[in-house]
Amino acid sequence: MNSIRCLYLFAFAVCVSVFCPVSGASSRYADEDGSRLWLRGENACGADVSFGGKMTPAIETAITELRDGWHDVESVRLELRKGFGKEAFRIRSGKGGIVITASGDTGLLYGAYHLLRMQNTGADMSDIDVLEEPVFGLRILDHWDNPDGSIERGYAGHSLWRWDELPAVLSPRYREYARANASVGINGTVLNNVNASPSVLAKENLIKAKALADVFRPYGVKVYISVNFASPMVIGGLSTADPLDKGVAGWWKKKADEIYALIPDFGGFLVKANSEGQPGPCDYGRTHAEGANMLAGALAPHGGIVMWRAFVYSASDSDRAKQAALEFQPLDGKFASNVILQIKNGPIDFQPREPYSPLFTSLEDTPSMVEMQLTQEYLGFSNHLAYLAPLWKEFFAFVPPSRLKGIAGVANTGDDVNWCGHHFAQSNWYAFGRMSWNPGLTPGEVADEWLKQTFCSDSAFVAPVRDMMLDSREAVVDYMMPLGLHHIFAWGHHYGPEPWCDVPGARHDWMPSYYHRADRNGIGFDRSATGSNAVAQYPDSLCRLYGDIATCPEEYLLWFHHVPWGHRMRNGRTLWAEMCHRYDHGVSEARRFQQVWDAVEPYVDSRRFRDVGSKLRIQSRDAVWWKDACLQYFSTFSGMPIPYGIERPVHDLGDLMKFRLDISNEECPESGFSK
Ligand code: BDP
Repeated sequence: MNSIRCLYLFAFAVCVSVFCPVSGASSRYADEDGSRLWLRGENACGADVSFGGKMTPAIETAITELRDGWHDVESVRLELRKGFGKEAFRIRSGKGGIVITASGDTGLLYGAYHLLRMQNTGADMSDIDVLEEPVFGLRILDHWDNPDGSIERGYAGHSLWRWDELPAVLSPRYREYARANASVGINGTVLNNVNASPSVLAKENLIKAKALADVFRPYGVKVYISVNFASPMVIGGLSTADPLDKGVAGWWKKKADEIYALIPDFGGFLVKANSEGQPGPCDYGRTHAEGANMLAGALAPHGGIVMWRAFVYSASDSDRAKQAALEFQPLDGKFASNVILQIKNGPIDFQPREPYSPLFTSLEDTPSMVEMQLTQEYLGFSNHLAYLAPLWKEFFAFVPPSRLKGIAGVANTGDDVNWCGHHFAQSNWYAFGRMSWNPGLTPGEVADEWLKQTFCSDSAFVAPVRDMMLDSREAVVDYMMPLGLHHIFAWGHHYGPEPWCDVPGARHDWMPSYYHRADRNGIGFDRSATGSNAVAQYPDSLCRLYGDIATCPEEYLLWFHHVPWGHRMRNGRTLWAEMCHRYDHGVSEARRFQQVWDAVEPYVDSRRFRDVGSKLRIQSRDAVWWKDACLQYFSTFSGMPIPYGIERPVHDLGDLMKFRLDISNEECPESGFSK
């Protein structure tokens, strides 16, 4: 062993002993601000890494990462060899050291990150033979970032992209962002909001996008852009954006040529059309397919794709949960081969729990991808700890990954020093990448990996905190919207409760009462055959299961049925009593998370310990706010008291109804209702 390596191993041992104190000791960690995410293992030891072929930027990245982060005395050799899938890799250890083989440069890059992850999570390195290939080809983060730096539904500061400084100034964070993505297998980024400003396609902005693409390329991250369907009119001076107009198609073709001249590996367009006021082909009596295919035609010669969103609904009489399927199912098979329908996981909108969107199982001849939301628009912003891998896993139990071409996640990043606002929100970015690569991973495995790399490997830390993470999403469901309740958020923001909200003149499908339908008889949205019959959009077996109040899984009960207050639940409680218990349970879970966190203080640096602790306090207060608001309000319909044994409300309903949380979309409140 050479002396540099000895020195290095000594330094590593010191790090381990300093950063992982024995159980019971008070924290001796150096303060961290969270900016290094899960990539804290660098030690610049100059490991023995070799590669004999033609160098590319991605291979250079792989070599640098290994030289900086590989601790072992074993050498690592990178090899290009045919016979692997596009991004696949194999890692094997043998007499001559460790060999990473792939048929392409990004495969080697992913192999390098995998090897480092194995090392940093304490995997058995004695006899490595790993073959990995991503399940989804498209693993994309969607940024809802606007050119002015604001982020729609962003709760971690302003946009990472400094449009005003680009292309001249390249923030070091661009590279760190790409690196973090590559380390978990994310291979694409949509730079801007789906509510797209037409200006993103102006020449000066494309040059800025090119500058970002150049930084991201060595990390295998492709750039995509959200486009506004009316762009030919707004920035092109045309009199129409009709997709069947030759001039319009020609404009898009020229625009695509211009983009590819700047960014040869540009990924393509994401489009929100005829949705929530955005322009689209339906403005001209054309279908979504006609609109998407026209754009696809412009991108096809360059190998680009169109991700066309299925998030459409109008203020019609039809149940909002049915509308996307009603609109898109008849278009099945009518889309060009480079169009992919991007469908939100549930039929409404990123609620804490939804059944899967039935569109996924009704399309047979249209490629689709799922859109998940990492930014916690409906799960307590960046104030609440809600680990989302269990939600995604639940989705994959209904929609097998083999039915999907890809996965998109609405990003939760911003320019906050810790990227995501809440240290634990980083785990959702991490888990999104890991599960896009391999949706077969369990949420627990992914949480373990993340905790070990982000904090510490000691099992006295990892085990309880992992369990807390695994329980966290269910706790949010319980204190916000248990038993299939949905969309009872406050008007103007989606943070706190306002089940009573009634804004005169506003769209009825934007009012909580549209969703909860509470009255003297009961609560819930009847989507069975006696109601909107949304159940009929599901395959027969699920339609029968969900459509019958006796068999409907209780977590979806009020999603599919209007249920009498006195309805007997499977545990013998009435619906009302069960609702009270669920809200109460959510509150006690939030409080338990505080205890779990307090007990692991010795394993966390004090800065991050405090940061997380204060967020958990907010979460507990908010949980009480939700419980008090919902139970007291719904009791005005049920006419039933809150059962003995359930914590009494600490707020008056009257006060809660007067309370206004004065926040805009882009802010995360310091705390919720704490009067
Ligand atoms: C909703 C958001 C809104 C988005 C919309 C979308 O509230 O800000 O523009 O979805 O996905 O969740 O298009």
